[in-house]
Amino acid sequence: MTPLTWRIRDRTFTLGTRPLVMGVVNVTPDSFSDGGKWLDPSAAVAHALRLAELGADILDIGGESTRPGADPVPLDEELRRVVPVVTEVAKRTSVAISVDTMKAEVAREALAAGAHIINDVAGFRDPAMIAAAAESGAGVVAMHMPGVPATMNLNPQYADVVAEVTAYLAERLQKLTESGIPHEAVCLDPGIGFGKRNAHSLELLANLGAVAALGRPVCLGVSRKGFIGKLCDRDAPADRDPGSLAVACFAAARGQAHVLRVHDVKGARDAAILLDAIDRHRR
Ligand code: HH2
Repeated sequence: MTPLTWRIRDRTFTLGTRPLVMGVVNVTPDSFSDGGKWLDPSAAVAHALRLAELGADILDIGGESTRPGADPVPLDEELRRVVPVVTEVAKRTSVAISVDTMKAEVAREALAAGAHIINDVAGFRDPAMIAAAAESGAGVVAMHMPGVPATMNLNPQYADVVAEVTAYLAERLQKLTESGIPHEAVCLDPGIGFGKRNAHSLELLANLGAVAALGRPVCLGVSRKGFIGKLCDRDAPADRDPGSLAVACFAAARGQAHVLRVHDVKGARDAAILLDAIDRHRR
């Protein structure tokens, strides 16, 4: 079977059996697990460089929390948080950079500052986001999120969450490619915890093969999320790393997650190496 590839501007990732590690850099005061820790630009840059040293393949830099109930951040504030950090990180490491934003202006400026990927939790609903990606050759992560973070988790309802999320992502893939984004530039994400009850997240994880069957790499963000806290009885998000790694490994080992979006880069990097090493001995 030919391995999947993911084209991000001038680079191409080949996704064999070793998942890519996407390290989270939240330049926010209010992210659910590390809000305020890296709001200062120099702290954010140092954190990103540390994640690069620990083995991140991608640094995902964001300036707006998308936790359930989060209020939107004004454009000028998001630009002020994100662009200087992307600029400095791009100068100091060759690790790929993604920008976690729903705003085309932030995406454009981050790409101009050296980012390679647009990670849009709103699934490129805004045509200006599609244009920003198409013009630049950026890689894209298109995620499933019903509605907006402020209200998405008030009463999420699905007749069949797996079928609905998969159909949405299939439609997004088609829309993106029709709009001039190469098929090989697209990565899809089921949006674990975004407008989903815990049972919806578990159902998606158990049946992630439906998303992987769309033929593009799958990005999976389970790191420290609420369903892990609830099931494992871990109130503090930072205590959820072992559970997060177990879930990510479950999906990656089944070949259904190719990019692991994590806070604990050290753990995910070791897991990625070990999954790959074991897989190479498969008969
Ligand atoms: N999850 C979060 C943010 N961005 N992007 C993708 N592609 N997939 C995800 O699951 C995802 C994401 C939420 O995590 P975090 O950034 O740690 O929290 P916050 O949104 O509060 O900053």
